[in-house]
Amino acid sequence: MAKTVTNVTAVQILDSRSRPTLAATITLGDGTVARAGVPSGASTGSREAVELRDGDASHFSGSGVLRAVANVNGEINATLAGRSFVDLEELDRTLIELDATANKSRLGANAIVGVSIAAARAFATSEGHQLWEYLQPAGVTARLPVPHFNVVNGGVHAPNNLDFQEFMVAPLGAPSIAEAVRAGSEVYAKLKGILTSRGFATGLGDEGGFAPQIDNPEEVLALLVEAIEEAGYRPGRDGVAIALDPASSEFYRDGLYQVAGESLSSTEMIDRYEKIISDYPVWLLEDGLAESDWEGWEQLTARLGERVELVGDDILCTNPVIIREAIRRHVGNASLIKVNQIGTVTETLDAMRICRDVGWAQFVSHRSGETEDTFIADLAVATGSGHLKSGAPARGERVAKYNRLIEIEVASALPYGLAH
Ligand code: 2PG
Ligand code: MG
Repeated sequence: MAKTVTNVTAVQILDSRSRPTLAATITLGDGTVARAGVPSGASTGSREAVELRDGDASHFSGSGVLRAVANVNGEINATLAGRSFVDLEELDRTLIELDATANKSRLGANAIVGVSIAAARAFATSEGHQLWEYLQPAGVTARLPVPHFNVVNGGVHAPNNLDFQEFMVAPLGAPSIAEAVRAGSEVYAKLKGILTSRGFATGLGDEGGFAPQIDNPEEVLALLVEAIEEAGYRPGRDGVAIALDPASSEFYRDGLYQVAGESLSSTEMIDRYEKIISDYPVWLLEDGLAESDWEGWEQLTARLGERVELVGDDILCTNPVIIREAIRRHVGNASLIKVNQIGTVTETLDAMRICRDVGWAQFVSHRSGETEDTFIADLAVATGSGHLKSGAPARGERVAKYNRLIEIEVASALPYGLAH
């Protein structure tokens, strides 16, 4: 049944890093009201949809989003209010056409994605469905995704010397979400104890992981294996595996990767990863090479693509056009999925369908700047993507997503884990 939009509004709120972002609210003619909080990245791909910031130095040092808020309250509300939509796709298409730029730079991808997520939630509620049920594409089996807990933070997410951005523990062998969350929390607690006993500080980075002063990624990996074992789990795919997001675009300069004091070519960087995956139970590598290093990525995929999941984040930007190009060139074998990188729920689902059709995995992701919004939990379940990352098993904005998965598990009989 068509849905009539009565009203769309937005306000400026704070994200988990104390930067301004938007909360959008949509009201339907049947009285349904739904809200969405918009996330924001720090290590962003250069081809992401544009996050509109005010640039007024006297207001939040230029990072205010009052122009994006005004675009929702003004132009977007004027266009949507009073109109009926057969589905979310029609509403998203209306937003895309209203913006009329290739990268959503006129109205702001932050404005557009807030309205799109709020609309998805409103339409689901209005139809009496859970959000994941509403988002589930035809012919796809919904699944509870393996949570990837980011327990050590580096790169631009933490004030330490660690060049790699994210070290995640992934309970691939857990029987359920509840047990996976328990494993993540127990490993996190053991890791804290190990770090403390070795004299490292246990302050947290942006995604809730510890941010010790360690230079070498391999040293962190050894600590993770210790923590996994101390917590009573088997390190590896049948227990708790490790996933890495070096976010290497951030340490790629003049054609070389700057890691722990060394300058490495693409080939040398791949050699290092090859050794890492032989020495440690790393099953997934995201952004192992930089977004501009397509030749390096081709080599990386040829050499390691059979052994690990190679996820493209900065290089793909959840963009259907770029993902198609990467599939054609055998660059990676999986895409990270971030709704605000492309700007609407419909385009995100398109990107995921393109991956699914060729057997590519889809790794659903939060941003380093988050709100308490749990949309990505439902998205991961709906699409059967099998895995999701939402930071550490700590801090409200991170655990909100994991807690939502626990609720979905209790209320449904869905299978847990990777489908691939
Ligand atoms: C990433 C993300 C999320 P950001 O690189 O994958 O962990 O970081 O939101 O800063 O881009
Ligand atoms: Mg990334």
